[in-house]
Amino acid sequence: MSRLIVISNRVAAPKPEGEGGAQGGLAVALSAALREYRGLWFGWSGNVTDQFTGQINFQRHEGVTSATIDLEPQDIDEYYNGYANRTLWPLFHYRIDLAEYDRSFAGGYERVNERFAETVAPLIEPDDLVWIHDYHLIPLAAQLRERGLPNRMGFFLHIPFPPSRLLVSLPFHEGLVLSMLAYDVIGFQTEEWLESFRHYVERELGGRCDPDGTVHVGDRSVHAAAYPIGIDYQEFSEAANSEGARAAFDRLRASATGRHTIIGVDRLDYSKGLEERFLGYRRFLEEHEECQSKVFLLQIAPPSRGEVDTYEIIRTDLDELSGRINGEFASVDWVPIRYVNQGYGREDLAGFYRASEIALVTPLRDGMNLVAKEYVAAQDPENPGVLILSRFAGAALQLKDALLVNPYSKEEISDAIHRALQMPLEERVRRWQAMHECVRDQDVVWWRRSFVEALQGNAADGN
Ligand code: GDG
Repeated sequence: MSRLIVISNRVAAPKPEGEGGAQGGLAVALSAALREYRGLWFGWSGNVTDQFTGQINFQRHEGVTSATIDLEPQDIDEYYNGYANRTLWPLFHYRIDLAEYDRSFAGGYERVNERFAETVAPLIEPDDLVWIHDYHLIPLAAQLRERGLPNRMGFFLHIPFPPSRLLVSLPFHEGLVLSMLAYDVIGFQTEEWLESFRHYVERELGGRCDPDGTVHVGDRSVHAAAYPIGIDYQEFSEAANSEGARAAFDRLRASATGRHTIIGVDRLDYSKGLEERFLGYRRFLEEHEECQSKVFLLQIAPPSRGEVDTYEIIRTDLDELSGRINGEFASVDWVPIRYVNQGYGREDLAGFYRASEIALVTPLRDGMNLVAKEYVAAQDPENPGVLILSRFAGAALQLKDALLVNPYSKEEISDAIHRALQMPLEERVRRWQAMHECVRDQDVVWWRRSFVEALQGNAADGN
């Protein structure tokens, strides 16, 4: 069997249970995937060094070797906080109003991708499969090819791929997409993002897309398909049945004193639609006075990317908005929103999900959204809760039995909460069973196998 070389911006060792913190979806999914493969995980350590040396720090953890490098402050400013998180992240989430275009960002992005290529190339053996992840490293395969690597290389984009009409607002967009043709396989979360990519290739690059997923541009042919990511179902079900989860369940239920809990769990990011969610919930409280004091919203939102100003702004806005709603509606023995800016361990989270009658997962745009799937996995099969899900999350294409809403519409959010509260047990079970089957069967193992099979040359897409 060939080795698998995984390359992503950050290499995150799984955090010990109870430590909490915002472990991102990518880290959760990849640590699960790498447990099975003999291979190597390469990326940035998260540490800063005065001057880039290319020195690699090897570590072995639960059968996975990780190889990390440190970056310079300028790299972090221009590549990570700059091009990746101020330019590509907003643009790919359809927020061209927030995207910043700065030549130094683009230069830093190229430079760090070169640094990755330069350092990782000597670690790659001729028949290794190379799997590169996410928007930080789009041009990496092209950089590796320039250094003569003939390996099979795949790319998986965890976030949406924007429609051509938005993507063309990026200076040098053509170069970025052309660099993707250095891969053999390109994976997207959903058919929708795949369609945007194919549209761009046909309209902007004059390429051709075959019905079997092969994309041709000039003399390059690449397999592009949808591989929807799943959760580590096994691990998460075990967490949900653990002592820790039971304790967390009891703690939340005791503090709810018979009230229904609506839960939200999101990194503090504008793509997650938290402000719109709070406003939708506020509308619900206004429209259904009789329900006030019978429910509360528990919003867990660990901070992320503190260096980027937009994240500071969203934090301030949400503090203010939750305070305003609480001031307006609270009574001596009831607070409508419990807004918590801290992270919890996986067992705690699983217990909180199970103790919550409703989950509000309403991102404005999301590649997939693993929280929706975790909520489904954590439910009591005899008495499951109701998932309210944004139709703009990739997960909505799979979890069609959720109550799907437009996250921008206060009315739709309000109506969905009301409907969820009234939903008979029989309907809750029916909807949950269909979603559960998908979450269980199309888990992270299925995702990884589908992608790696395609990377090995047995082109099977995730559907
Ligand atoms: C990107 C894409 C795509 C959150 N708070 C805590 C905590 N979390 C965990 C959740 C979940 C993960 O973080 C978040 O995953 P998402 O999928 O919701 O979102 P992103 O971080 O934006 O991830 C996304 C994903 O990549 C995978 O491809 O689905 O669309 O944007 O697992 O549970 N975990 C713990 N404590 C917390 O407080 N332990």
